[in-house]
Amino acid sequence: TSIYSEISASISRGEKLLCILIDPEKFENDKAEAFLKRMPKNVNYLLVGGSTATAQQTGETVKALKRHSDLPVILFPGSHEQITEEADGILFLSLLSGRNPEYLIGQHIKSVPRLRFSNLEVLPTAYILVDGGKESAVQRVSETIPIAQCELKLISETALAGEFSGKKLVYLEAGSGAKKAVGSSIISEVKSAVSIPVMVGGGIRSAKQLQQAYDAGADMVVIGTAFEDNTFVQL
Ligand code: 1GP
Repeated sequence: TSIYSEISASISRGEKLLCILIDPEKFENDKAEAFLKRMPKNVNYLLVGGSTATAQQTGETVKALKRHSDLPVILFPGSHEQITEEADGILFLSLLSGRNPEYLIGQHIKSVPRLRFSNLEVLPTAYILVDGGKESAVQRVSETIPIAQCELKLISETALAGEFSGKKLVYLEAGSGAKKAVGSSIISEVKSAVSIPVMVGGGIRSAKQLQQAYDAGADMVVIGTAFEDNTFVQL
């Protein structure tokens, strides 16, 4: 079965999903086994990507993870150059919060030669960057401005515009290492507006924040930094 149909089926059963984000540039591939062992048992997907990793690096990391885990690996690419056949799927991200054509369509066209004949499952994703309280890598690399968290209406209309244009997922992003994670009111507003699954990430460092995101309506939460640094707070 496809990744997307599994995500949809889990959500329709009322389950909440958890993704770990691994940055190939920071990850030590020879420590993959130990890393995976200390992850919570309820992790559903491994996301692999970063702002400046290469396809080679990304491929090596995916292989290292797959040696020690049966979880599906989904690419979360910072650029078309990170696309590797080693993974199972790819978040095909359109940065709808921004107005940089390179991240709305440019990178997408550049990725076609690699994706066209690949077996990767393509997951069209409405990627929405909100202000996380400090400049994020997404903001820096894409040269776009995040949407202020008080702009509830703009955020939910952006998400809905994504759904109307065929995106299969919404990803509300506060940026890796955000000081301020995506607020509950944004999550609940977007969740009630769209009918596609809602992913949330950026700055989530504790079980309490994770639960808050789920309670607000997040279907899938992405945690990178806190697991990477082994600083996730269990309460
Ligand atoms: C970044 O949303 C992800 O794109 C995860 O962020 O590293 O802050 O967990 P963190």
